[in-house]
Amino acid sequence: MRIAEDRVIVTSPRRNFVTLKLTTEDGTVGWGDATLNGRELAVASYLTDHLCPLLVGRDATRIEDTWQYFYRGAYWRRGPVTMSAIAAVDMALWDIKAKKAQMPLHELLGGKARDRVRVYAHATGATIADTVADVKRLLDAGFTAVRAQTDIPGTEGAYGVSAPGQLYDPAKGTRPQETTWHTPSYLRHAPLMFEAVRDELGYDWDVLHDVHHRLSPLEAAQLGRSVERFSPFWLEDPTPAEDQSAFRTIRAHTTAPIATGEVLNSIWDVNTLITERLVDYVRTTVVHAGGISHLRRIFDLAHLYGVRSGSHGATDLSPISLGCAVHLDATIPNFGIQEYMAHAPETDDVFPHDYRFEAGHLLPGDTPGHGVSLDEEKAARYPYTPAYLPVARLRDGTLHDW
Ligand code: EZ4
Ligand code: CO
Repeated sequence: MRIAEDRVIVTSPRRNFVTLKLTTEDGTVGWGDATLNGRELAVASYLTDHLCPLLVGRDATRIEDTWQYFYRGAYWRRGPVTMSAIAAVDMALWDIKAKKAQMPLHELLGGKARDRVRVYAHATGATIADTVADVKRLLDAGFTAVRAQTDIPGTEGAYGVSAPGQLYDPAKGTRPQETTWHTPSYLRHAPLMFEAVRDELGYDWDVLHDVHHRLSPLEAAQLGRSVERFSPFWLEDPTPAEDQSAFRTIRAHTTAPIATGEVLNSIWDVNTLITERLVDYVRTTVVHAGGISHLRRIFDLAHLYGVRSGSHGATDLSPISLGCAVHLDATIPNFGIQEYMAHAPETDDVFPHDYRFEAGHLLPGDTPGHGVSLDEEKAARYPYTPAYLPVARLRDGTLHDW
């Protein structure tokens, strides 16, 4: 069964998404997500200019061979642009294979290892009291795990804090927004937020928190120690994720569970973290880590070392990625938790899907394939809009990790 047609679709229903559509000679369609927030057109070009010319005429059934052909065949290894492009091809080929087999993807991947996929939601607030109220709103809505973020006095534009009632969508504008960062203020304020959510809402739910790469290993260890007694589910990205040995210092000093990996792209990027058991959750995703084939390989390695999955699921991953993630999450032995920020209504309208949310969990659908597609007519109504992620600077103007 040969691939007959390819199409790369860039659309912006509230935010930008890059989608690959592959059609086989018998008319079976497979969909893949290739979105890389703030660098969308680089992946679109990688697909259009470099991968698509090699896809037409290839056997659509040979998923692993196609993966290796594009990974090893590029000579140049890893990186978010390459791995997102390969991921889109991989998702589309698994979609085609599952449709031909007339099976939902979870069945083709070995069948469900659990009935439902637990997700965590995002709470945010300009003050700690606002954050507590937002966590309460989400617990009342049925979530059992919530990520809590709060504005930090002494900084401007803290990570993860949105305007009241707005979806958190940090990528905007034709230049990156300038935000400020002050570590001492954060290290003083963040533990107060943990204390407040536990004092007011108890311990019968899981609290998560995203540090977003901003601390040194020793500062991260200090944060871990100061919040351990509030039983965090995890501290996410305490230090810049690419420095794997930094996690040895964090691990030596705190028992707070650690999660990282949303900006990493391959098994090699998480190899030390997993095999030395330096993290508890690996946050690599379908779209940024080479698709279903490669992410499953990462999770299998993690399983050997007792590390669980906790895939990134921000709204800059399209519903196609989320759909694939829910199928994979349902089938692996070492599932931990899945991040879930509901997409904007315009996004959901452009990407019809059969996964559904129910009482703090996502349920994979049962239609053949991964269950997500794109409505090309609707997508055409939302042209690409340039949008950059923010940058963060210290008080003296030094560029810091955002
Ligand atoms: O900042 O996906 O845990 N979630 C996150 C996200 C990231 C965005 C960047 O595009 O850290 O909100
Ligand atoms: Co994060």
